[in-house]
Amino acid sequence: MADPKQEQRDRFRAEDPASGPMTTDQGVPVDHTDDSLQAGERGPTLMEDFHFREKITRFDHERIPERVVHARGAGAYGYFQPYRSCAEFTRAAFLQDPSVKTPVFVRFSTVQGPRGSADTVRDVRGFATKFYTSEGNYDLVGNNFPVFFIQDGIKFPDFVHAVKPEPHNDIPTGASAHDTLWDFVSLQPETLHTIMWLMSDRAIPRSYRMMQGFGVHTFRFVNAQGQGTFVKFHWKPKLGVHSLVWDEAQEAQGRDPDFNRRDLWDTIEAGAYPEWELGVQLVPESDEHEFDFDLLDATKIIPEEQVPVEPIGRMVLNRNPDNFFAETEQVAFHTANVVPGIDFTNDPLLQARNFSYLDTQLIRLGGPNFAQIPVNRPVAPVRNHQRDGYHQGEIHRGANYHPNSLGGGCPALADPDDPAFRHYTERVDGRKIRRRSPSFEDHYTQAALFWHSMADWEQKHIVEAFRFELGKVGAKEVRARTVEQLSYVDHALAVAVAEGIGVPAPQERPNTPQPTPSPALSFENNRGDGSISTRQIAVLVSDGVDAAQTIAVRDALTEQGAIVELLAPQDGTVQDKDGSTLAVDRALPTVASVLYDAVLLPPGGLDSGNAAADDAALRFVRSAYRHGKPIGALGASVDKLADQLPGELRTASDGDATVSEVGIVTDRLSAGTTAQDFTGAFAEAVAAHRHWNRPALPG
Ligand code: HDE
Repeated sequence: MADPKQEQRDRFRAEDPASGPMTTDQGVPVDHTDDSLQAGERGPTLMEDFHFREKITRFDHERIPERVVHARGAGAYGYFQPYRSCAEFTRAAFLQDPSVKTPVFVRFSTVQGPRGSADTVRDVRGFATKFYTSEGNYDLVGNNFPVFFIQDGIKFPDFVHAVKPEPHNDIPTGASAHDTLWDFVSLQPETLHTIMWLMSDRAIPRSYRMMQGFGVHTFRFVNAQGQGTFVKFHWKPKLGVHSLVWDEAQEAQGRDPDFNRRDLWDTIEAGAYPEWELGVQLVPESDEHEFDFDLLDATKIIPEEQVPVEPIGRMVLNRNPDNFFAETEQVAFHTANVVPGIDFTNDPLLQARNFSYLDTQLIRLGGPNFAQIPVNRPVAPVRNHQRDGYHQGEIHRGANYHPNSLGGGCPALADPDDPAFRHYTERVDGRKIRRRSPSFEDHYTQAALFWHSMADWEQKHIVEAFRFELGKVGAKEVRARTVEQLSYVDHALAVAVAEGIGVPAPQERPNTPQPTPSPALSFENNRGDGSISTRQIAVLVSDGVDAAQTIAVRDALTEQGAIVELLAPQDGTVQDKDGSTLAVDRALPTVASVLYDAVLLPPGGLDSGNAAADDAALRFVRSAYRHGKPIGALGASVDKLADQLPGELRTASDGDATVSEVGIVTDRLSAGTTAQDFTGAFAEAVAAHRHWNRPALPG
């Protein structure tokens, strides 16, 4: 089926550079662009060199302001398709017909760092989707956390100033571990629930393709009868939710600052299209006050156990942009880009966003005509009397006012029976006051809900993250005040953090919340479909490797969708044990264990005869071990691996493949088994992603 957005992009593509010679911006052919026009060979450059001046001026003006938050991102095109009609709840055109695919553009981002910062920082990730629907653009501008740090948008500049690099020295880049953020947090307990998410592994996603997305606010669906239903939006990744480990994330910042963007780009290029399911939590308006929190409070979730998430459609990203600046940088999202059938609520954070996003595009994109930029253009027709301004790219004709008779009254207004956006007729009355509703007062129950819903290893990572972050805070009183706040969430948490950062343990609070855990919040219950699709597996080879077994295991894993790379001490080929050659994908020194999800040691793979090379390979394995990654070993490599492991794990088995509970799969291939028998067990360990119950490495 034709994709209207891609057809539209075709119309806006620049002239094919192969269609003729180079020209100036005025279309004048150019035959020399390497030397400026000078008075004599060693003389000054002449003002009349219009080609030089145009080229330099255009270069001088290439930059636009980066986004004030979410500056660093990566985007892709794709489509959304509903599973069924949602007419019962909403009249949104793109949620009616399961045979209709609506084009989308999605931009993922970090929040704190500038455009050139690293991907794998501890931070919230933006997950913004523009649906090019037949009734206009709908933007779902969400994050990978379901909650936000503040309740009212008027606090956004304070929060962002606190988390951004400190004003005197512009440090730290892409990090929240500094005094001003924690000063703010310790004084502003409404941040605590989202801070718990930020200290969890959710804040260091393995891949943009492996994180959930959330609309955060409660929105409103409106059906054709004008009836409203509260709705929360959830994106669930088909591959499950997976994260990095903090130590690994930090190393990846140096090894590959583009870790997440490269992953998105490469998998789309390879045809392994990322996919999410869109789910909704629906709450009838009559139940608005049935919760022990306020639906308008963006620091709260509705636990999935209380209101289940109903899947309503799926999104597939299948096309990389042609030009980063034109598309990913210039895409302009706006929470107020809604379509008939989707409306707002009075969430004060959402109300503020509805002002901010248009305002910010005016400065960032230099004027009011940014909706004409190809990535922002609706595929629905645009007709109105908005005119002129910077960067006007359209030639409007006819009357530019309403009502008019000279232009035939055009464009006519939609008839009452035609589709048009009609604001939900919510009844509103009240006094003008600056006051937070008492229903927004409880800041601790859901922070505790998150904490108590975590598996042991998740809690351990959260404590370590608090210790790291607060350990970087210079002001001891800020550390102590934050721990004090944590004591209202959970005493054990506060004590564990205090111990690591050298502040006194806070006293126990009599009534810390004890909410019923929500299993849906744990990574343990978001593992996806158990596939190993797109997991990156490193196979360490060297001269003397058993090529047949290596190829067998590589092919079996590739067949299951994994991306398997053969790494050797140097690029090119290695000699098989029988003298034939095996092609290598990369040289070990150009990569690192942190760039892979698992490591495999085929028979003879660690016998290069070069002690330094073998040592580098073993360091790779040890790093994978420390980061909980699955490790497989075959044949003689089993003993080499065993030598590296803690004593209690050294008893690698003979015979059939064994999955140790700690994600180490070994097979000596001594009882007639083949490498292929082993791959099932190894794939299972890879699907589990990380294995936390490992004893520490010796040495
Ligand atoms: Fe944003 N936010 N935000 N935000 N936000 C921006 O808009 C703002 C909030 C989110 O890939 C800015 O175009 C205010 C919540 C994403 O282009 C700006 C408030 C959520 C993106 C802005 C919030 C988000 C932005 C900066 C509090 C999750 C990146 C550049 C009232 C639901 C979009 C821009 C992209 C970007 C303002 C809070 C998500 C300044 C005032 C809550 C994913 O307009």
